[in-house]
Amino acid sequence: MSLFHQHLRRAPAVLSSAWRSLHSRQTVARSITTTSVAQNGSQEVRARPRVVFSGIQPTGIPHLGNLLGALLNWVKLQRDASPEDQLIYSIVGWHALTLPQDPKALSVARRDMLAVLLAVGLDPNRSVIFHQDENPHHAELAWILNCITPMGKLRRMTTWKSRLAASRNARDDSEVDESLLNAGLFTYPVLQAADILAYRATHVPVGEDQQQHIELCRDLAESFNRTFKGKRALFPLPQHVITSSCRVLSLRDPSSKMSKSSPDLNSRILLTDTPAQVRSKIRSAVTDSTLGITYDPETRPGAANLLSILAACTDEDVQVVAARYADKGHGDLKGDVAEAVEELIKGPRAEFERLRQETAYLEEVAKKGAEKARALTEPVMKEVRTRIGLV
Ligand code: AQP
Repeated sequence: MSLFHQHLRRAPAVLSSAWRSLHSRQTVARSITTTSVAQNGSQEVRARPRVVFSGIQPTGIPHLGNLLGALLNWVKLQRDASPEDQLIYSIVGWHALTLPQDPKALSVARRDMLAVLLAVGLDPNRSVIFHQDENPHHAELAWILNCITPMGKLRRMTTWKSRLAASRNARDDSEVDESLLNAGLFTYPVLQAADILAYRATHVPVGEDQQQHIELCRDLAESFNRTFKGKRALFPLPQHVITSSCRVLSLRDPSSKMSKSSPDLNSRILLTDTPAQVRSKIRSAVTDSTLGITYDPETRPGAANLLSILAACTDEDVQVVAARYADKGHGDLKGDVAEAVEELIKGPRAEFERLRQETAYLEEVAKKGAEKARALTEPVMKEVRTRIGLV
């Protein structure tokens, strides 16, 4: 048996019971079962098996927000998908370049992210798991889509502001302006559209903040279909799958989301944090001085964030969790949050630490994933080139 297959057999066994039970209880992806038949003017895209695409940037070790808001849901989608559904998960290195990266750190983060995806339970035999930068079709299609993207539409995309603000530890978006903006960061929603359309993906599980990008992607798909007609519309209009209501906020500044690129290490819990680090970061989380605990995201965002984290880890309703702490203090809540988070991450953390040493195995997974990805996009790109006249 190859190293590759030995790993596949071993991996799930080490996942903690909390992680496993969370997988089995969460019902995050119901919308995936809806059939998507898109209308494109007179052309109709035939219903076909679902193609799910999502990506994560190799910008550091994933934090609790990435886990609860994305990775856990990817594993859940993999578990619940029907056999004909296609699941495609990418480590999107080209997106990482839109903010300055240290080349050595990026190279390590890129390999580590693959180990993380496997450690949380993604199975390379079931899902296509690959590095975006090993499939040049993403960049080729992005250029073509750039040429049909109106500047006005791109200007309405605002996520670059929050990404810049987070990377500079700014208090809010108003502290950053266009003088700090590079062309890559400005046009990354077009690259994201190419990531999705190159696979003719139908479902895209990403956070709520990405809604505007999915809208742009649908507009570009529609525009391409209308402009470059063939027997059938080439691109389906992808659906945004909201996979989780859990938007994890920074522990130091609960007005912004927990983020890999925030310079403040205490603002996030990493998958690799030790139990002592988890306790210490949660103990120092910003809350308020009001007695008793209530769930009020507007006026008490710090406490609300901790309650949401606890509810997500234990898969309970946040109001039910809040009621249990009505007469308790922040210390009690923080202690229980730390325990629940540790229970959630301990299995994947151990598996990640084991897998990140297995460089030959990781290379083999990456190579096979890239081959599968290129094989999926080659026929689509052939059709794109034919329709636009570059043949
Ligand atoms: N705080 C969060 N709460 C819930 N979900 C989150 N995601 C990110 N932060 C939170 C979800 O994680 C997936 C992968 O994100 P990404 O790495 O591609 O980019 P991002 O959204 O910009 O995440 P980060 O951690 O803030 O990375 P950096 O700092 O590098 O930009 C996405 O589905 C996202 O919704």
